[in-house]
Amino acid sequence: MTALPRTGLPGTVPAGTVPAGEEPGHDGPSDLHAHFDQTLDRERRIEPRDWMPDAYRSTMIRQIAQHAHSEIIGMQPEGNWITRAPSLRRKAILIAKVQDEAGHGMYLYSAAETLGADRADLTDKLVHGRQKYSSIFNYPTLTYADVGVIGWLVDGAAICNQVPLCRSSYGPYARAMVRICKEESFHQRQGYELLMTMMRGTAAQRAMVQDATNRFWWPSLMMFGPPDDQSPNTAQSMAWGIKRHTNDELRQRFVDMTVPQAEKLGVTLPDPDLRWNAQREHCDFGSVDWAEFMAVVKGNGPCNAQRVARRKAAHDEGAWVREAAAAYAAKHARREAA
Ligand code: BYC
Repeated sequence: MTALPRTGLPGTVPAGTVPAGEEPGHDGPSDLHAHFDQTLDRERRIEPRDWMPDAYRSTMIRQIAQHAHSEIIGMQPEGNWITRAPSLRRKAILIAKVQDEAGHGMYLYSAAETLGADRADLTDKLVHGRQKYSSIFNYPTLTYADVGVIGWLVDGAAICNQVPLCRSSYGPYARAMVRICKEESFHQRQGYELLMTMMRGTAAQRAMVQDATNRFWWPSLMMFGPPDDQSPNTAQSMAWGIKRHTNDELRQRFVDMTVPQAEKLGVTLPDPDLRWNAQREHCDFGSVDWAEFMAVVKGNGPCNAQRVARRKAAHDEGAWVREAAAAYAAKHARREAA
C-alpha cells in the first residue's frame, strides 16, 4: 500500500481511483478515512482530489447547490425594481448588485462541479422542486424600500451565516465564500445607506421603510434554518467542519448585531419580546413561526411558483446561448487538435 501524503493537499487521491476492496470500512486501508479525519482535526482543507466519504460529498453538493440556487433565484425579488428605480444612480447600483448575485451563483456552481456535480442536473433539480433554495426569496418585494431592507436584513443575515463558511472544511467552497462575503458586505452597506436616505425623506418614505422592515424581519430570522433541536444536518455538518456554528447561534448573533442598527435607523423591529438580557449578554427575542417556514420550504410561500416558473423560463430561453458557447468551444478544440 502506498503511503498517503500527510495533509489534505490537492492531488492526494484522485476521485474514483480507490481500488475495489480498499474503500474505508474494508479490511484494507481504512487509512483513507483516517487521513480524512486527520485533515479535519488539523483544520486543513479537503480538496477536490482528496478522498472523502460519500456522505461528506453529497452533503457538500446539497449545501453548495442550495446556496447557488439561492443566489440565482435571489436575483428576482430585487431585479423586479430595476426598471422602476427612482434615479439613474439607484438603478446603476441595483443592476450592479443583482449582477453580483449572478456571479456568486456561478462561483458556487463551479465549486459544486469540483465535487462531480453536473450543473445542468442541478438546474434541473431546482426547477423540478428536487433541490431547495433559501425561503427568503419566496416573499414579494412590494415597494422600493424592500430593496434597501433586503440589503440591510437579508444580506446582513447572509453575512452572519457566510463569514464562518470562509473556514468551511471544503477548500473550493471556503475560497468562493471569501469573495462572496466581501461583496455581500458591500451590499449590506448599500442597503443601509438607501434606508438612511429614505428615513431622512418624507413621512411616506419613512412609513415605507417601517412597512418593509415589518414584512422582512421574521423571514430574515428563518434564513438561518430550523431551530437546532429540529435541524437534522447540523450535528454532522459541524463534526465535518462544514458548518462552524449552529443555526440558533447564528440567528442570535444576527439579532444582537441588528438591534442597534435598527435603533440608529429609527425603525422598530416587529417583536414586542425583543429586549437586552444582561444575564445572557444577548437580546431575547420572540418565537419564530416555524409553521410558516415549513410551508414556504415545502413550496407554499407567497411567490414559490412564480420564482421557479421564472427560473425555468429564463433557463429555457437561454438554451441558444449554451448551444452557441458549446459550438464555439468545440470549434476551438478542433483547431487546437489540428
Ligand atoms: N430556506 O438541517 P438544516 C443570499 C432546509 S443567498 C430553505 O438546518 P443545514 C443572497 C435545509 O436545506 C442565502 N430551506 O440544514 C442571495 C434542510 O433541507 P434538506 C443562502 C432551508 O444545511 C441573493 C432542512 O431545511 N445562503 O444570501 O445544516 C441576494 C433542514 O435544515 C432553510 C446559504 O445557502 C432556508 N432558510 O443548514 C441577497 C448559506 N434553512 O437539504 C442575498 C449556506 C434550512 O435536508 N447554507 N433549510 O432537504 C447553510 O449555511 C445551511 O445550508 C443552512 C441550513 C444554515 C441554510
